[in-house]
Amino acid sequence: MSSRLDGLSLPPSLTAEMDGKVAILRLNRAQKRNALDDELVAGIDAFFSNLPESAGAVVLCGDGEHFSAGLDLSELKERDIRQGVAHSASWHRAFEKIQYGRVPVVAVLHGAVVGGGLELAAAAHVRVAESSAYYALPEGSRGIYVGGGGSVRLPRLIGVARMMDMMLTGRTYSAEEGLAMGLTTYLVDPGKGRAKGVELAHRIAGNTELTNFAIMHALPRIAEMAPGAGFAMEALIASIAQADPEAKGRLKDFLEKRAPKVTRS
Ligand code: 1HE
Repeated sequence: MSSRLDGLSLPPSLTAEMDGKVAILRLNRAQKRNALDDELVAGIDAFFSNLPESAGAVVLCGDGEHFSAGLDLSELKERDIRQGVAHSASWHRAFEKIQYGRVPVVAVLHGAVVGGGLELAAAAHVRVAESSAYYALPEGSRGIYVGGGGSVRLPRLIGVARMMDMMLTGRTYSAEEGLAMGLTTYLVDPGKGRAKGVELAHRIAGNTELTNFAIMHALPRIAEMAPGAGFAMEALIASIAQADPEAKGRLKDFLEKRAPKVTRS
């Protein structure tokens, strides 16, 4: 346990730091291409379970030439069925804390974003990809299956047919192709990902907590609802958000010409 953030101890394969209201979590296992072993996944779980109160957003990035080579394949050889189920469930718990945690998460991607690395990236709310990034699901060719929530999250981003093709044929997609598919949210030049991710995270952290909560927790659930229930839920969430004193202050600022206008960025 080497890296500490507000008393939180993390495994050496993770490094955490604060940049104002943005917490930055870096996969720090470049010698194994940031392959995700049990200790690293438990560290991700611990980090998101113990986020500092001051954090308003998180940036998740990787050290070295690749974001992540996915599951640490060396840990797979001795696992029986029961252990396999428990292992997958441990990834589900950790990644659920990313997707449905307290604050939005911006993933910064470069090099290989493959297998469990893509599942991890899919749990984030925004994905900034450097042009070196590429996406793949090599599970099919390794004789295994996704286990980090990929069957749930990836079809919602790219569709069942595309995910099937990636798994069946080993097809890879570039960061640029990922833009049209919904994997890449922002495409940036090599070396520029972290700065862009931190910039976006600061912007996100500047939203009201209630709005960020609604966007993270209500929006994806409303999108899964039958339309009638969705409209009712949306009306409730909208009215709760606008009743927040912080929202009232922001609206007043706009009406009294103190808030910035919406301009093309
Ligand atoms: C690993 C892993 C790993 C690298 N588990 N050790 N994931 C994969 O099938 C991807 C496997 N990895 C690769 O295809 C390549 O390593 C990369 C394209 C990502 C990078 O290539 P390269 O040339 O930069 O590195 P390398 O020489 O292949 O690997 C460097 C070291 O990392 C080497 O160890 P070393 O002790 O010989 O130095 C590799 O063995 C090690 N390494 N990737 C373990 N994945 C919840 S279910 C999710 C299911 C999946 O994620 S399946 C996808 C698994």
